[in-house]
Amino acid sequence: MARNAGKGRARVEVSYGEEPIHRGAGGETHQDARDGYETLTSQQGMPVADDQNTLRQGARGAALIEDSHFREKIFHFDHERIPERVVHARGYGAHGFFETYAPLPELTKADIFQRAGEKTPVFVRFSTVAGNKGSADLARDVRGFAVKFYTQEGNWDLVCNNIPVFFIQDPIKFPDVIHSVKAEPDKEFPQAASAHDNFWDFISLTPESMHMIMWVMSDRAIPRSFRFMQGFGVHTFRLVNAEGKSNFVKFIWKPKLGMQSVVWNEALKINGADPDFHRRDLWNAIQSGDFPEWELCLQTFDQAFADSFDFDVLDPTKIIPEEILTAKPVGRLVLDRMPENFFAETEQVAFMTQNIVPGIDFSNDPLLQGRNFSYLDTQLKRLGSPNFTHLPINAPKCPFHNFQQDGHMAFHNPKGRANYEPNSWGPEIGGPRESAERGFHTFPQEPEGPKQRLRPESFADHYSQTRQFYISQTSVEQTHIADALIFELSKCEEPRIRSRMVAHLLNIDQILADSVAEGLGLVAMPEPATAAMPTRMDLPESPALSILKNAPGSFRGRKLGVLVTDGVDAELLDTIREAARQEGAMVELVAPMVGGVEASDGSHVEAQHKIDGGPSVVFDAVVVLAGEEGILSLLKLPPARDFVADAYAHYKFVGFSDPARKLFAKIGLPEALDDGFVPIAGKADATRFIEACRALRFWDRPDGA
Ligand code: HDE
Repeated sequence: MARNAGKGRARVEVSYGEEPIHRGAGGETHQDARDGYETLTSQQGMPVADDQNTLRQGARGAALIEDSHFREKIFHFDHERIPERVVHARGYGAHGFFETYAPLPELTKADIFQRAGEKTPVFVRFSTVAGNKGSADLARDVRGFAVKFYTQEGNWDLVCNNIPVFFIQDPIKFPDVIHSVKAEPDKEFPQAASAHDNFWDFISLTPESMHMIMWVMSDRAIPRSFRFMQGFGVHTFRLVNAEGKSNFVKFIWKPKLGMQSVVWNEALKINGADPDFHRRDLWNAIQSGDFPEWELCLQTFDQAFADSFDFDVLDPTKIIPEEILTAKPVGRLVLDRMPENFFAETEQVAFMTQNIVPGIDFSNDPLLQGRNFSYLDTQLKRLGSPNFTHLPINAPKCPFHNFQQDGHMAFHNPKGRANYEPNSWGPEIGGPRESAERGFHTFPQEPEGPKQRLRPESFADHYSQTRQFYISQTSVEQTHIADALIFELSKCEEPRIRSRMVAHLLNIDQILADSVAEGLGLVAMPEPATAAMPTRMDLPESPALSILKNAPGSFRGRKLGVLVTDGVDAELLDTIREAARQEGAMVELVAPMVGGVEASDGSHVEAQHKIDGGPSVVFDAVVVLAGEEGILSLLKLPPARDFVADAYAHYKFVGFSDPARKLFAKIGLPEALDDGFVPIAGKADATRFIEACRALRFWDRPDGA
């Protein structure tokens, strides 16, 4: 049967005879179910004979309403989208487990903390906050770090960020802060960027935001990957033991690979080169068996300890420095499996702060109380049914029974007669009963004071810890904070907003305020902002707050990019690969063409990237391994020149074979190369290079980005 034979169109031949030959317009052969594939069916299970052509009256005639297969297919497609999350829309998740180190019965009766070595399944979703679902990974932004523990006593959601404080103290301001950071409503830009007037207008009018602003302007907001960032529960929670005794707790996740961030100029370029940089990194690590790990650490304390501070532990804009209260590791999180389907798992996972289990409880942190109210709404809005807990990713993995029934898409339906209680049917058909012994008991906190809308005095200090964070950074990190503020405020069109921010900086650190004012070209220095409480100048540095002071001293888990050309020394390349492998680092090859190069010994070397698509910004360190002839071709390639110029500007370690000097000279690098450049001629050099890379960056480069 010949079809689709319209004037000037390619002929499509589809035969339903003994020998099926289905050809598309391009002439390619379509496979038939008889070739060993499953039979394509409608959603009702009806086998489909032709999925290439709609049903029409005559080959060139109008479509027929009778075509139920087409109707079903297009109907479903038209309804594929669900609303994206109002915040944290862009995210990426993975499965894994949490392994408990030791029982903690004195602290909590939470089942997950009762048996050493026990593994509890988890699902984790990392995210940015401001950008849409399709935005780039390396926006300057807070990262979400939400963990769902499928414990034997129900799901426990620890919905964290990679920054331990929040912009606001009261949840009633959440819509305002989020509106201000998202794209401006008239123009619908900028996307995934806080660098605009609305955000800084709100922030500069909200002194309680200053502490978080310091973190967001620091390198914490441009992490190298999810694998290298910390996570924080932010709020003070409670742990409650079997005797009902309660302690306060702060939750901290610490990455086993240590912390690492990119530099801002690198972030801007990564967003162009690979907008999926963070998700690709997690995917590649897990798929290659290099499973990322974090330790869950607890800072626990009692009421008397809480009372010893002049800030309030219920205030989500405050931390307890680790130098004052140790964060003790109680277990490890390992991510070892990617979802089978992004939508079903990562998109439909529903985290809710109110998902806690016996042994864990809330504090009166007003922001936490507000979150407990908000997260349920968002799930109904996004997932469309009160039965969102029936989705496999959200359902508990322990037995669960209740009398809730019906509703859209209910597929856990009660069996038997009783759908209420009390009832007098026996245990067989009478359904579940409450358990005073096993069940969740709220910690019986006494109420305090009259009903009122009032911010407590104990929440009034907005600058002391802000300053403490700033002075705890290395000078490199302090420069990054100043540069980030200058970048962001330079994108504000209103001079008064820039000036109002500098007025706050004057309450934080004079040098910071001066350098930002200078970087903005501020005509006159403003008066310091009015402060509800004066800044404490006596808070000591907290080294735990700096990324660089806590460097891992290892290149493990990092990625080396090797730029190769024809004539590359195959043995040297193998030596570098082996040195990296021994360190636990990944190696990818970049070449003028993705087809690879011919090595000096005539062997063929495969490449993973064509030079334009594998810029040095996507690697932690690079090697230029060029042959005498090959380097001449690189000199002519702008992306090859950028490869080295960017690596230099981004403080990267650069290994090289001698011919690469020609490329360095071409881009104007000083003839006397700094110690971040390591010549590689043999095995000892390759080892020396990888050892140098353990410092992650060669900061001692005055004209870096
Ligand atoms: Fe969220 N937040 N949030 N948040 N949040 C959401 O819930 C909200 C806050 C955080 O990967 C929403 O399912 C309010 C702090 C993460 O699916 C929504 C307030 C922290 C995620 C919501 C806060 C977070 C969310 C949007 C102030 C760090 C992503 C979609 C009172 C501890 C979870 C959703 C995921 C998501 C509300 C403040 C972390 C609207 C009202 C503080 C990691 O319910």
